[in-house]
Amino acid sequence: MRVPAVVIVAALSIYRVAFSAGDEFARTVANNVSPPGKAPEGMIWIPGGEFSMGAAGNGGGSCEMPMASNDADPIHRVRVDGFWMDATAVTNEQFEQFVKATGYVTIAERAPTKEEFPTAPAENLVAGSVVFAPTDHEVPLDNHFQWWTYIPGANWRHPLGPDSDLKGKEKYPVVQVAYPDAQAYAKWAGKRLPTEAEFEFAARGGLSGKTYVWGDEFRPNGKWMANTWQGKFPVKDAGEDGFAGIAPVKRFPPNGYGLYDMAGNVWEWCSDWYRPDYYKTLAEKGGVAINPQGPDSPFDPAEPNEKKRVHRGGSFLCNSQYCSRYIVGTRGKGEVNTGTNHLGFRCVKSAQEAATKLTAEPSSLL
Ligand SMILES: [Ca+2]
Ligand SMILES: [Cu+2]
Repeated sequence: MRVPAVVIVAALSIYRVAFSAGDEFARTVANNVSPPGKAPEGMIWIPGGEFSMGAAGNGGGSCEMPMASNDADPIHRVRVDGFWMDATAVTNEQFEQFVKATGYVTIAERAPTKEEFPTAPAENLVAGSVVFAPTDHEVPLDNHFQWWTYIPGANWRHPLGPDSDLKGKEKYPVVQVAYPDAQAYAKWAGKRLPTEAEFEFAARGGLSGKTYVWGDEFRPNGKWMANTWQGKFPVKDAGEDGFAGIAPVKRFPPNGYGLYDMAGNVWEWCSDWYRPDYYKTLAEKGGVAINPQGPDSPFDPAEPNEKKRVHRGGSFLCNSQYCSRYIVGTRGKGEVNTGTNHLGFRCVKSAQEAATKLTAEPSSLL
C-alpha cells in the first residue's frame, strides 16, 4: 500500500531461520560462451553459469551483517543462462525518454482511488510517495516511521517532494518508481527486469562467495567502493564516500563484469515475488536450481497483506548500524506499488530476445 499509514522500510523484521552447518560458498563456474553478437547499447554480456547464492547468517559469514541476512539463508547452488544487463541503473534522462515517447504516468503521480483503499479517508487519497527524512536527534532504530514519510507530490520528477526537481540530475538513477512503472519502462525498451538470481550472479562479477561485489574488504586500500551511509543513522549522512544522499551513476568502480553500483546508491527491483523462506525451499529440493524465477506468490509474515517483490543491492542509506545490505547476497523487499527515493531499477535482456529483435527488424522494413 502507498497510503500514509503504510511505509516501505530499509529493514523491517528479522526472521530466525535456523543456520545450517553446511552453509558455505563453492566456486563460481561461469559459462564458457562468447557474447551472442553485438552488445545492445549500454548493456553488458553476463555469461551466466553456476554459483552459490545467498548470504551466511549473522555471525556465520565473513563479517557482521546487522539485520541483513536472515532471509538470505541457506546458501544454495544456482545456475542461470547468459543475458545482457544494463551497465547502470536506469537514469532520469532515460526514464524521461520513455515518458515522452509513451505518455506513461507513474503510480506515484496517480491519486489512489476509493476502490483501491476503501477504508482510507478521502483527504488521504492524494498522489505522492515515500521519502526519507533524517531525524533531528538520535532515535532508537526500532521504528522506521521516524524517518520514512508519505509526501504528497513526491514522484520521479520530484523525488523528495514538490519542492525538489531533477535539474542537473540527468545522470542520477530514477527513483520513486513502483514495480509496474519499472516493468512498463522495460517493456518499452524491449527488455525485462532481472530475476533475483540473475541480479546476484551479475553482482558477484565472477567472484566466488565474497562479502561485497568487489571482494572481502569494505574499503580496499582506503577506497570507497559503493555509495553507502556514514555517520549516525538516521540523523546525519556524513557523506565521507563523496555523496550524502544519492549519487549519479558510475561514480564508484565497476565490478568484475563492468557493472556499476550493483551495491549501494539505490535498491533495484527484481522480478521475483518475495518470500523469506524461498531459499530454504530451493535448498530442501537439493541439487542445482536452474534459472529460478522466485516463488509462485508473495508472502511476508511481517506484513502478510502486502504483495512484495524482491529488492537487491542496498542503497545510500545502508550502514553497519542498521542495515548492511550492500553485502552481496542479502535481500530486500518492497510492496509493488510503493516507490521511495532510494529505490530504482535496471533492465536485462535474454540472449534469445536480443537475437530475435535483430532478425525481426530488417523484415519489418519490407
Ligand atoms: Ca554516501
Ligand atoms: Cu539498507
